[in-house]
Amino acid sequence: MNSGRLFDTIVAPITAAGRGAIAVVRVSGSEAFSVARSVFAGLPENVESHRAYFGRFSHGDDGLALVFLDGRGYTGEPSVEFSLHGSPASVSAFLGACEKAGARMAEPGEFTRRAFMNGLLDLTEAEAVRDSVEASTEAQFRAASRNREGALHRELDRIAYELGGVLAAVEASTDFGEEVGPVDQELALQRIDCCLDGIQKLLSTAVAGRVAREGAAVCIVGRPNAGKSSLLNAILGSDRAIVSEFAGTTRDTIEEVVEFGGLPLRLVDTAGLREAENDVEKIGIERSQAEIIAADVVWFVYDVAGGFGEEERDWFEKIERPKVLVANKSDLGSGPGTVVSAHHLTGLVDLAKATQKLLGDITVGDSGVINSRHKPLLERARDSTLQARETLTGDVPDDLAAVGLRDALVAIEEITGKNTTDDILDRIFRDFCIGK
Ligand SMILES: Nc1nc2c(ncn2[C@@H]2O[C@H](COP(=O)(O)OP(=O)(O)OP(=O)(O)O)[C@@H](O)[C@H]2O)c(=O)[nH]1
Ligand SMILES: [Mg+2]
Repeated sequence: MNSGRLFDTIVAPITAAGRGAIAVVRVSGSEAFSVARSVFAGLPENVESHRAYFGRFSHGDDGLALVFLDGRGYTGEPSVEFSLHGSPASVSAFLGACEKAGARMAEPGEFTRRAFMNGLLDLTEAEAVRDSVEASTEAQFRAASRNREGALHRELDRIAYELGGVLAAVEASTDFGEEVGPVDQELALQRIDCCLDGIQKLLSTAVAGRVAREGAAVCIVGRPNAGKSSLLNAILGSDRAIVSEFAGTTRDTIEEVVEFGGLPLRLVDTAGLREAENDVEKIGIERSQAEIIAADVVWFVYDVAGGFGEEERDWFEKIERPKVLVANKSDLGSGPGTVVSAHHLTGLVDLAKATQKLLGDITVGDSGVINSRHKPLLERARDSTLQARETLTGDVPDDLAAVGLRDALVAIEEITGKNTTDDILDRIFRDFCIGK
């Protein structure tokens, strides 16, 4: 087992803040065991890894200490996870005792940052730890889990290996041309194309990644009083938006993330479409238009009692996004489209199915998915690799291809964190919560 680098000793609760039956506090770092011994009586001289010891805490509580030896736990360094009574009072007294014994409070994401520094995770896996903790739908969690288990890491390593191979061949023929001869062009191009293929596949997961993380953006539009807000409330199962019989109730857009028929959706309720009667309403309607442009799917809702008239048809046809025509208030009549009743909660399964059909190819398959940090780096890797490819097939000397290959490799290694700066790490781990 690798022994990690030795860092100072940090402490933080790893369970949520607030009151609970049990709280867990992690102490990790070079002096973890000596800190542990000062605040907890119950650790024998020779502790075993992955073993729990019962004992008394110096602040008056009693509970368990779960021990991880160097290189065996989450952070890769000696660490102890204490289970104590989960009152804020017990936790803060215990943290105070740990600080007195020489530990310092961990920064957000610092445990995971150490796991990264100790080579237990690459950056895509560390980001996926954050996404797993922040997931609010099962689909988000599943997508994060695939990345956490290394789906992206493995593919990026494979691409880096191929790029590195071609780069080594180009460099060898430049430096030792006499002995090794010219670059085997056919083999080099084969490897380059394999990289380009892999990069393109990863890039194509960008939208699926966003959908998995944020939910597909579904914009609910239609005439005032069509029942847009009622539909939002029906799906959320709560009175999130104000509903009234007066047209023009919703002025500002309202957003909620929800799992609907297994789909992670970000529902956006908007102000009804009509000639605005005043400035506030005008702003609301302009906002609705902007939401339509940004939506993955638009639900155009109309009231079957009012009917799907000329004006509705015109609005519906002008929407240039994937769209579902939603005939609401089916308890009052019928009409074309997916028939629902926000009041009676009918037709919602059909609405989910119609939406799923439109989202079909942007929901996540089994692969890892990229995020907005990875995308520009992958695009750079693709462009530089293409440049290298052109150089190798053109009349210019082969060694110029090394420039493109090296840059592509740097970009890939910035994604995995093999090649990174403290600045980049600070930016990534800043978004973590304390205790992760
Ligand atoms: N009978 C019946 N009435 C409904 C149904 N859905 C909504 N309504 C009623 O229609 C009226 C308007 O509903 P809202 O949800 O406020 O409509 P909206 O489209 O959000 O309206 P604006 O925010 O003004 O654009 C309210 O009186 C609702 O109770 C339904 O399925 N059946
Ligand atoms: Mg409304």
